[in-house]
Amino acid sequence: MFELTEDQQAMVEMVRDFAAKAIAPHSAEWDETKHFPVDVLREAGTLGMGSIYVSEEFGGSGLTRSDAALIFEELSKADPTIAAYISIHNMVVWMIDAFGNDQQRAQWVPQLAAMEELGSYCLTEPGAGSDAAALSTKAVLDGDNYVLNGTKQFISGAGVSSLYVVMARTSDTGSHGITAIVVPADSPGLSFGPNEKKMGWNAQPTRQVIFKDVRVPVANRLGEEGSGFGIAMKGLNGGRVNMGACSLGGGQAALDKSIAYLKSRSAFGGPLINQQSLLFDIADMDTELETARTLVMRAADALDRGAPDTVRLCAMAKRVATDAGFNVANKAIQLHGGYGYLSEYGLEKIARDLRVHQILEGSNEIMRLIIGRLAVGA
Ligand code: FAD
Ligand code: 2MC
Repeated sequence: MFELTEDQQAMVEMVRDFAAKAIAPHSAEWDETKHFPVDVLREAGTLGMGSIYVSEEFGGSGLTRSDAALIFEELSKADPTIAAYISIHNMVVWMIDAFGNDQQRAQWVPQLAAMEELGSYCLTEPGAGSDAAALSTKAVLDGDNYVLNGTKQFISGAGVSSLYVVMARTSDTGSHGITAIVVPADSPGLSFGPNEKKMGWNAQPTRQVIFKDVRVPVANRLGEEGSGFGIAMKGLNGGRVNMGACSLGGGQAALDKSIAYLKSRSAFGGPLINQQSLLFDIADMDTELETARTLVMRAADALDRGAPDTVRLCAMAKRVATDAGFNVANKAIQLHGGYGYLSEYGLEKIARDLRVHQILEGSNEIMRLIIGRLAVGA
């Protein structure tokens, strides 16, 4: 489980090479100009990164969740924002492939897998974030169509994505009254809020998605009516592990920069790395990341096996790895002194990007809620 196969080693090298050439050199500029590099995402799609753990039947890459974790860590070393968007897109494609019928899979998966079209995941609303089962966007059946009304909040990729997997209420029965519906971007009545101004994740748009009498064929429904909350949560189990892996990549990049810096920076008669307290900081950062990586791989393995403790392990991996990534990035700023605070050194961007991983795809408080409830059998 912890030794990479030859195939995995080759895959990691391929992704590292792609990320070093196509992403890393532009990452700071994309952050500054808020540029969403759709052309580079397409390139990632041609390399199979648009549908990593999606079955091969309709164009998916058919890899494992552990492969995905390795890929997201590598991508994130170059840019956590781009890696994280690719993760969200993968979650959407997997949901369509895993819960759609063959007609839906044939219709949507190939273009999404190639990243010729992008996908967004629409669960959160202005009045329902952590308490996702309280969502109120309505889908009312009218002949062969659903008519959607409501607003989704904080939707990653919104305004650029072609397809929106929307969790909408079809009956007033709590989490069992929610249905997953695929809404194309060009549906009349669909509109988007302005691109939110954010602390990080600037190289991908975040917008409201607004539904005003949007008519969508019943044929766009994934699974049965009322099964949408389960579909959304199963998608998120994988998303949470991926987001953990993205945090590891950012944290590892920050650690690598810190080691290089402390070796080259002289003070008090020698390189700073000779100060044992700073060496201990490096040791703690390395240990925190490796601990988290071990848990991420364990959760990825549980997902692949459909293990009974999958939900618990995914929540633990998300909580531990997103905290580890941010803590390490924040510590790296300190180790760089004043230079850590300058954009030029790239560390403040990593910290800004990783901060939101502790909030989204289920906040780390919600991860504790999930783990705690399972621990006590509630
Ligand atoms: P709230 O639920 O209002 O929570 C506020 C605070 O209270 C948090 O600290 C929370 O942890 C805490 N809290 C809430 N309930 C409890 C509890 N029971 N016990 C203890 N603490 C609790 N959503 C999507 O659907 N699709 C996306 O693509 C998407 N992308 C996002 C991108 C960005 C940049 C951001 C910032 C958010 C995105 N989200 C997306 C939304 C994200 O998932 C939510 O912000 C998150 O789930 C928290 O919901 P909330 O913001 O409404 O906070
Ligand atoms: N995997 C599979 N099923 C799950 C699940 C999971 N992780 N979590 C809940 N379920 C099922 C659960 O088993 C139950 O099924 P059933 O009724 O058939 O027994 C059903 O869903 C309802 O679960 P609960 O009874 O636990 O519902 P409750 O409302 O008490 O709590 C909670 C649900 C808080 C765990 C859920 O609302 C949650 O995860 N909230 C966080 C929201 C979130 O993660 N948002 C992320 C948005 S996406 C994003 O941020 C991006 C950047 C893309």
